[in-house]
Amino acid sequence: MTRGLHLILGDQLTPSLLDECDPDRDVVVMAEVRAEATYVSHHPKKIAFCFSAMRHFAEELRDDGWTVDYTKYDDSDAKTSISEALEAAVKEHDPDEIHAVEPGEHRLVKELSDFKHEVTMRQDPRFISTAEAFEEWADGRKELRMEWFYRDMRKQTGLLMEGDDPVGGKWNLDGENREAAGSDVKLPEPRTFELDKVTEEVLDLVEKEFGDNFGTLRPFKFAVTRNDAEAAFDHFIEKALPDFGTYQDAMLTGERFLFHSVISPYLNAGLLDPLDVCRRAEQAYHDGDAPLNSVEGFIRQIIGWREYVRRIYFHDGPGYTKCNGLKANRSLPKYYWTGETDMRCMSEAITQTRDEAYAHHIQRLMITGNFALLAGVDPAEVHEWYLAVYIDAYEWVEAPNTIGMSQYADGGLMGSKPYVSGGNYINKMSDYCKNCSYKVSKKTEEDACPFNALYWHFLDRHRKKLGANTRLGNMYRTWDRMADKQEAYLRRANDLLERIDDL
Ligand code: FAD
Ligand code: DLZ
Ligand code: SF4
Repeated sequence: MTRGLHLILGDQLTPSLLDECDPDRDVVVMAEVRAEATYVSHHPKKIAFCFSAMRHFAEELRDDGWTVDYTKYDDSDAKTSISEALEAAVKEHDPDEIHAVEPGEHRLVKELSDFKHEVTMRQDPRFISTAEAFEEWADGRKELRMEWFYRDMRKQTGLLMEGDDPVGGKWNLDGENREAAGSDVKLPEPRTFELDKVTEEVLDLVEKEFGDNFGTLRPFKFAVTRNDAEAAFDHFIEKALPDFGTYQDAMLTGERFLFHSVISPYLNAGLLDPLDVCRRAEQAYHDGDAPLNSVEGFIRQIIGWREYVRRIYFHDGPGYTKCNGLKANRSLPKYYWTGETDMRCMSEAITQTRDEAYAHHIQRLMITGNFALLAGVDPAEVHEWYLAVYIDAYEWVEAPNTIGMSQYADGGLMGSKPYVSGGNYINKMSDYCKNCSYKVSKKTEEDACPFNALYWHFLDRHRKKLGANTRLGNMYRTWDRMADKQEAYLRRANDLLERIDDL
């Protein structure tokens, strides 16, 4: 009988990945290792989530009859890396073959390809798109726009389709999804979970080993099992999906989740299935429980954006994280690690990131990302920050979002224009400016909102690269009409840039 070893990584907690294996024959290898826990300074909640979910998953596999060779981080024979753990398992079980599902990071793909025994790599079946189909789609295209990819995914999955046409006649209802949330909007309470013994033990371990990392470990309220992740998603469908679309871009002081699903950690670790959650959202639409703008918006994030960034990451290869198309070289301001800044929008986004290991998309894109781009921060530093501080961060999804979408460092491969804005956009979509020491209505004065002058400085300093971009044409024309004010804007921005750590 051929005996196999199958490696399961911390973000591969999906039973169907073992469909080609046999519990009577094969051994599953799982390991909590230093290399994975330290390749960036992960938020303690992310490490706790990963280790606890791994331990629960291993238990479920054992209950289902699998043999699991599991090494805990603090075992006396703990291993430093995945390959060391695999090597120890090879010695122990003397397998005829070793298999794994392709990891979600080039770093680990290389580690497994370099492993001294052959590892047969299987495609990750949890994604709807495939690398081959994407390469075919991308071949010969000048621009790889998400919108076209998304329409193909709608056709392929049949989600929200009536024959060859989109339900409701439009592919994308983003135009209806830009409302600000007033204080009268009734927000749902997010679903939270009690700690069990396994998670308690993991929290003690993480506190001891990673207590100095940026981020608050307790309270820890995330789901760590498939059943609880399903319960969190059911709660979202019932309480938040109906308003998800309308308030998707809204931000409110102290309201950290609004109508967002907070399922990215579960999807990315394999506790929830992307196609299944989309089908359930679609059902809510057909049952009359959620409107089309919410359901289309939600499904687009998953079969559109999420699938698309997965493909961009592997399409572009390991060099992607080094892209620096705008040659930005400033260091990341210190308040990204403390939240101590007078810019209210930034302190809100960063302190909630510290406390929750979570911020929603517009906070990541239009607050912390926007500021880093306007300030000319080195995209590699921005990338490292995003990879470290969020519970859902794995390089395949984080890097295209940061390097491509947020920092425009890939030269416009992902986005047709940089996502930059002055304070007006933030004021329109949030209540942050009301409680800020800076004045959003002021432009160049000492107490003027820093985003305002930095915005014009950004456009001005990148004119050579961006001036011909038709989507920025209006903004450049406005800038040209402001000839008498340009000097004051640039002076103010240069002053801000000189003391960027002290804002
Ligand atoms: P919801 O708003 O409820 O959306 C539903 C789901 O759609 C999410 O759970 C997620 O799986 C998917 N989704 C939405 N937007 C995106 C997107 N742009 N790319 C991929 N999937 C998307 N997402 C991550 O999962 N991991 C990351 O490390 C990550 N880093 C990001 C870095 C930057 C700079 C930016 C701008 C975005 C990043 N995102 C990342 C995308 C997005 O912000 C998160 O997926 C989302 O905030 C997760 O919260 P949610 O589950 O409440 O999402
Ligand atoms: C994120 C993470 C952490 C913190 N620790 C482990 C670990 O100890 N063992 C493991 O197998 N996986 C871990 N992971 C997830 C991996 O880093 C993840 O599989 C890669 O980032 C590939 O996406
Ligand atoms: Fe942010 Fe400017 Fe508004 Fe202050 S005034 S919260 S810095 S956008």
